[in-house]
Amino acid sequence: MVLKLFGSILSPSLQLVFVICEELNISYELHPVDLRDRTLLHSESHLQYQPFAQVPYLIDTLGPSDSDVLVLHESRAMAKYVAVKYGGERGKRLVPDWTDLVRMAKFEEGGSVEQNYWTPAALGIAYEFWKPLIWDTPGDEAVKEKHIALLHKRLDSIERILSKQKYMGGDARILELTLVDFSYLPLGRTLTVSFGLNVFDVPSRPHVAKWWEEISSLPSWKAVVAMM
Ligand SMILES: N[C@@H](CCC(=O)N[C@@H](CS)C(=O)NCC(=O)O)C(=O)O
Ligand SMILES: *[C@@H]1O[C@H](CO)[C@@H](O)[C@H](O)[C@H]1NC(C)=O
Repeated sequence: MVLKLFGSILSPSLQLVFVICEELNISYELHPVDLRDRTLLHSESHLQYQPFAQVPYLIDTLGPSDSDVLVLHESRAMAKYVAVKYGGERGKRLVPDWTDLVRMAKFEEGGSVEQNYWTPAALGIAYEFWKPLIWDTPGDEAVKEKHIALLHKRLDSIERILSKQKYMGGDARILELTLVDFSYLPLGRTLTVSFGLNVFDVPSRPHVAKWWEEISSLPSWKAVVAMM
């Protein structure tokens, strides 16, 4: 059975899983779930798969029997699962070996930066843009501005990191792109392309600008963008 992804192409969370599938050339089936359908998201049948009434989630077969399946929600866990399951055979290691201590530690550090510093600020902005578009409620300009200021501060810190290392999931010695870098793409594009905010191409942050230029030009990401 082919990997089944449930959600929407418009969901930044699912876009992370898509770009990992594209990068590793993994085929999958998209089962669309309407983000605006609150009744569906809160239904017993949906909550069995995503207990927080959100998307995305995946279903994958684990063995030869179609009934031996893995159900998984949380986009980062989904992307890591796909990367570890297929990365080896495709010769691309987007997640380091757990026993490779320094790589593992720096990868976790980078992932924690994305999840705790980048994403809350970026999502705080995006929600105010999405409110009128998705939920028919006005966005709050003050909240939006507060998160924009926060995001700039956090990107200044990320500039510090990238002035010493090439990628967000490594260090000065580890020069490979990992899943951590990919995890900036969905909300990064949402802010810059969908909402026209220039957050990356700023003269005071040359390393961030160069890094963003490189990752946002990856063919795998372009393939995901073409699906939107
Ligand atoms: N921690 C979750 C977050 C998922 C999430 O934010 N889902 C959004 C779409 S990207 C959603 O379902 N929003 C609809 C809602 O909350 O009603 C993950 O990483 O998968
Ligand atoms: C991607 O996978 C398909 C089979 O699913 C194969 O035909 C194709 O050659 C692969 N592409 C690359 C670049 O490996």
